[in-house]
Amino acid sequence: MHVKRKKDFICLERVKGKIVNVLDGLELHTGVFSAVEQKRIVNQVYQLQDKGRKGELREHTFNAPRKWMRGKGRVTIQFGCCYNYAIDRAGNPPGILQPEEVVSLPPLFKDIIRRLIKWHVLPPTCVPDSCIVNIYDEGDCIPPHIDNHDFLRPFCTISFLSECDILFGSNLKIEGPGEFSGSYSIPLPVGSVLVLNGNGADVAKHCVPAVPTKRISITFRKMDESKRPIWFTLEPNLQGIEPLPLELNRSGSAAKSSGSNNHNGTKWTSRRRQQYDSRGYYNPERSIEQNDCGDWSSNQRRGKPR
Ligand SMILES: O=C(O)CCC(=O)C(=O)O
Repeated sequence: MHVKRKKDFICLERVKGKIVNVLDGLELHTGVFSAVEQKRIVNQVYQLQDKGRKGELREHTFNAPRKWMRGKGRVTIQFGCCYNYAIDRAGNPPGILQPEEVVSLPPLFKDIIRRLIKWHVLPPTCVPDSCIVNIYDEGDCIPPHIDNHDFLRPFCTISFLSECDILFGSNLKIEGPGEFSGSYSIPLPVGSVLVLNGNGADVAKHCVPAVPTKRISITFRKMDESKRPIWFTLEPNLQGIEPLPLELNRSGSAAKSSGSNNHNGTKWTSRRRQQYDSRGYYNPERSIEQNDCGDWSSNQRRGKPR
């Protein structure tokens, strides 16, 4: 598995009289989850969907709307908080409904979160404590939106089952049921993680037009502390997660894949070299110590639920 990161997305638009890169802050990490891991996650989602259908999840956790027109009907499963998408009957505005109880993050989803932090996909200052699973059948979409500020930045969305395009732009247009147009389209490969931050999260809107074939995404977000549900308690195994150390490549700069901080003075040892391929990309499978493969893959091999 070779993790790659792309963060040079550029789309210049005039916003409030100024030309800005509305995609600044976006990062696409590919190769974060192996085919086997993706399968395991998708199976878990299907199990949760089954439970939801049988009424075995809390009321606000599972939502399967009637498919009354093309584009509408995406199933959502919420963990960690209940998010209200639009003003509800009680007049609550969009945002976290603090009194409403939903199911806590399943153990496998906490494994995913630990991976995201350890592999430098999300910063340790923004460990997600909630998520929304989106299950799209062919033709389902998610309309243009900016994620509510009850959630901190950055946040991320992981793609499973099939590749689709996500559209970005400060002005996304609704062309028809499930059809949108915008300035910039990014294909989301399966097993990839799209991180939204900066202008990419707050200036550009995003949407997923009607998908050509079944797709699942999981959006992980950290709640603003003041917006946490009243019943919320900290997850003990999501505390104190440390990113794996960044290494220097042969030219002495930080390795490309994890590439943010420059850890000056880090020694290049033969064992550390094993963690990188010839292009300097981080290769977690070669990592011997201090990786998260221990808790993730060993259980996977044993087939044990966590
Ligand atoms: O399905 C996706 O990739 C996007 C999901 C999204 O925008 C959201 O959950 O707010």
